[in-house]
Amino acid sequence: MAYDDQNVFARILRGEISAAIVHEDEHCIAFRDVQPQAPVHVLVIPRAAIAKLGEVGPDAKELLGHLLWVAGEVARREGIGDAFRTVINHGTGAGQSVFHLHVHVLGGRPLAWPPG
Ligand code: DGP
Repeated sequence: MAYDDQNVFARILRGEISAAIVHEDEHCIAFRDVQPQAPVHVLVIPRAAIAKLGEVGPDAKELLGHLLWVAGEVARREGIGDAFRTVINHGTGAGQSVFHLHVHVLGGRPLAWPPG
């Protein structure tokens, strides 16, 4: 799908909307989810304009690895390093509502399996 640069995460990246940022580097930022589903709920997003996980090319492999590494770092720093979950929703049928790639990092409560 075409990337819509008016999506809310693109606006956060441009500083047009504020967010509680917990990590920033040259490739990504991480900030608290405004509708937290757990005591710790952080979103890690690339600075690059990518709408959905399943649409990236092989050139994004290093970036995808970096996002997961940051997710683990954030979990550790947030005090949930022993038990946390990462989630990437792809497509509306899987619950994606913002079409800028993001990794959810959730923890701080029991996390049931299988997920809904
Ligand atoms: P998903 O459903 O996987 O596309 O997740 C999108 C998440 O983004 C959802 O948990 C709520 C969060 N969200 C939506 N708008 C904002 C916002 O303006 N600020 C922040 N911090 N989070 C937002």
